[in-house]
Amino acid sequence: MPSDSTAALSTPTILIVGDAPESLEQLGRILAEAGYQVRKVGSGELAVAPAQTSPTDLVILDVEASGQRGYETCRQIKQHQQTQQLPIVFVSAFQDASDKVRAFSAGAVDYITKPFQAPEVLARVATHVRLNALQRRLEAQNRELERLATTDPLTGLLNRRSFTSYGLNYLAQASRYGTHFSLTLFDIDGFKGINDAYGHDVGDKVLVIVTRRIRQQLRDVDLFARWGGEEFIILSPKTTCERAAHLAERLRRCLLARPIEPAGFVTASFGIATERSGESFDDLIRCADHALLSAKEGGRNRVVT
Ligand code: GH3
Ligand code: MG
Ligand code: MG
Ligand code: MG
Ligand code: MG
Repeated sequence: MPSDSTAALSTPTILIVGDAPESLEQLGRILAEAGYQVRKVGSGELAVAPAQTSPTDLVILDVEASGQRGYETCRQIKQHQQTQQLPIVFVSAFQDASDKVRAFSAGAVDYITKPFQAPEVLARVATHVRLNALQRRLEAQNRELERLATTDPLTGLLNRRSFTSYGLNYLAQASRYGTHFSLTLFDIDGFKGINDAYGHDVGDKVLVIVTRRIRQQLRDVDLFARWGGEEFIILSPKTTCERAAHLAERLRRCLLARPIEPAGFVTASFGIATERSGESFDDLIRCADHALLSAKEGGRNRVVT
């Protein structure tokens, strides 16, 4: 069973829930002999807590023993965020199709009728444990792919694409509910010179430290992204142009507070655009970019709205 190559690396744990001691013992013995880690709980209500608190790979619910509560327990397990993905197998003496349908409606993945045969129980349990492990792995892979697709590997910030998709959502909400936001685009001054003088690795370090310093100044609700190269962008929800300019001024000064060795003092130029009705996201970016260009032309290390 657990010798299956796709089973979890650790021994799968099965939680058996029921009120008939004999049935619990029998199921427990069959599964333990096949190499599973087995936990037994005496009552339907009790099942939910241990299923949540300790790692479980599969739940067997003895419906006959716990009466109507079997279905209720199943539903409860499916309602909790931490346990809703647990496969639940019913074991029951009820043979009617309606009982089986009821179990599946409550969230069961399988239904074994009593009296059961050990090989059948083991075959079904092994299948569900394997499918569940596969499902968990796919979900973890999807999360990792999602992370790779949405973040910048050097700084850990949102990348341009995910920032844009958040930005479009904010824009849609802004036009629907009248909640304004500001965009602050900033670009490190003379960054090419840092690369040229100290090497690309120092350039990278500067990007990471600038990111860290800026992030410390932002609120949790602010979106902060690497727009590209040494250019960054911040979306500040419910923020007027004046407040965004005030914030940018604080960011500008926080960069100047200490040198970033060995590159020395690093400065940046800031351009701000504030959402007004009827503008597209591209319009706003263009507006912030235009302000940033003015900041560069005005001598750098400054904020322009
Ligand atoms: P300005 O003050 O006008 O912004 O000048 P600048 O030198 O900062 O701007 P420029 O666009 O001339 O140069 C930006 C440089 O940033 C060029 C590019 O090689 C470098 N760069 C882009 N991405 C990275 C990166 O991830 N790491 C490092 N080290 N350098 C990068
Ligand atoms: Mg630059
Ligand atoms: Mg340049
Ligand atoms: Mg440039
Ligand atoms: Mg640039």
